[in-house]
Amino acid sequence: MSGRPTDDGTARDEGGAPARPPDGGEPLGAGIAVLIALASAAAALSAGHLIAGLLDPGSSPFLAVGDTAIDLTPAPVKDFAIAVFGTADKIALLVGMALVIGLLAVAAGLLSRRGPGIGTAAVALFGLLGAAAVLARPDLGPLSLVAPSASLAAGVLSFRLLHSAASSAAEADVRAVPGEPSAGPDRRTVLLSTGAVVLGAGAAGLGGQALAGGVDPEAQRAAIGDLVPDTPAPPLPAGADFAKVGTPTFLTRNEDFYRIDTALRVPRLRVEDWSLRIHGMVDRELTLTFDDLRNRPLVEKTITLVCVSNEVGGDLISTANFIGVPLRDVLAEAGVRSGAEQLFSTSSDGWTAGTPIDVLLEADRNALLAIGMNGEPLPAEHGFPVRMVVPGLYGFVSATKWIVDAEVTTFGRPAYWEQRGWAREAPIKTQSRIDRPRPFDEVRAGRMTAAGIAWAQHTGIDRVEVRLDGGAWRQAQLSTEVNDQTWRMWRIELDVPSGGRRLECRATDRDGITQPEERVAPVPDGATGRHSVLFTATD
Ligand SMILES: Nc1nc2c(c(=O)[nH]1)N[C@H]1C(S)=C(S)[C@@H](COP(=O)(O)O)O[C@H]1N2
Ligand SMILES: [Mo]
Repeated sequence: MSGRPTDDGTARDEGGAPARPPDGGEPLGAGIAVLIALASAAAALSAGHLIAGLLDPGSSPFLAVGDTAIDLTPAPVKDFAIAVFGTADKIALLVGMALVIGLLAVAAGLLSRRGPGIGTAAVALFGLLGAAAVLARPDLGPLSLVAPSASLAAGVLSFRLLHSAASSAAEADVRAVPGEPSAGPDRRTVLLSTGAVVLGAGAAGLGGQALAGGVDPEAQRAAIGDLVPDTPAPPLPAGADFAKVGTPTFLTRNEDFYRIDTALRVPRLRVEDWSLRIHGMVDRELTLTFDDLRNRPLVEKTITLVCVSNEVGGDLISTANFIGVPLRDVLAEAGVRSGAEQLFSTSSDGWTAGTPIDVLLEADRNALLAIGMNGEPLPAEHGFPVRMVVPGLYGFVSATKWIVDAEVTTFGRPAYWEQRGWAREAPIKTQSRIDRPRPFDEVRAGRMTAAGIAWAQHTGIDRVEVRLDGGAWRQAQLSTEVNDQTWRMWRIELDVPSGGRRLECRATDRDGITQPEERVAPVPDGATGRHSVLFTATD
């Protein structure tokens, strides 16, 4: 055995002089090397997060790298993430990023046992990556580079200091003469300093998170109070849903409304600072404040929103009473010039959507600049203070949340998802879903009630049919129609013999078009195919 340090950083020698590594210093133990690398990574991330919280929350390098990852994610992967993690896709991304950064830190730490060079280079590289990600954000000002710079400085500084302390300690350990106090830091000091860096990082991270809060959306919403429309939606008719036998309730509660967007950090906008500029191919440019909208006659419309990423049988669909101003009236005031093809809308965080102008100008479309949802101001996650809602079009081409700009233009300019391979025009496809029985349910053989939903926005559902084990199609009973821009519930009594069973459904709209059997994936303009459910009936 030579006098090389063991893995816990201590050096023991059974006599003779310790073998010195060729480059002079004692290599660090693997444990301490990994520890200081992880602590430095934490210091880097949290310092940037803290400074970003002070200056501009969007400039946090960690979040900016996440944002960039989202923007660069190919459509099928995004689709997969939504399918697997649903609305938790963002948390999954952040946890995944933390794991990757942690693993890279471990590797850099292990490669830095003989000298801080590689670790320093790794931290610097990450700092630059964070800065590049921040620079790539469309919505950040010049101050935004301060946060990634703070990350870089904190990361390099803590790594160099901890590494040098740990090296001296390793050295001192090897040279230690029993009974004589050694000069310089010992192992204990190194561990304590590392612990202090980790604690500091934790505090800075939490501080950044607290500061990033800034505007409190709940206080803003409370200040606005309940929204009372001048033209309320007609009250829901009796029998609008079959929730008692397993369908969703007709209106989705705000907290249950599905959420899809690219925002890692929900934009927190101040109502007093908000305005919407409508410009481009118009006769009169308009700039509307929140009060301008609120003081107009408010209408309320019951609308079902669907995400294009909704898989057959999926749950990215919800219904609410949206309150707002008819977008058609606003566009008429601005005066849309001939030749205009799309309304190119932009959110406060730089996301964009392109909506066909002719659809927005249809008299019976009821497209809204919405400020409220189910009687309340919009929740922060659903676009506070103002969003677009266009019945019959998938959200990615129409439902811009946190909207701040709307340009009337031609189709020349592709919006966010169109740039990533999704369709330019995307009317919602007729679909139906089985809610009862659920997949792999065990039910009692004999009489049972199956139920579900169907939707064909802007056309209306004509009928829903179901069949058991590929048998004859039977027409289901439909719920009372609310309007042709909302989902419709169905139910049917079935006699189910015992055994493994397969139930299928299909909807037909009022144009007489039955949803196709062919399965296509959500990319580029929405999934098709029939939903079916396997279940078991027992005696
Ligand atoms: N600013 C912004 N608005 C957005 C999105 C987004 O990523 N950013 N996603 C769109 C998509 S894909 C859908 S399906 C709807 C979802 O609206 P919801 O989250 O209120 O259900 O918002 C749309 N509006
Ligand atoms: Mo979507």
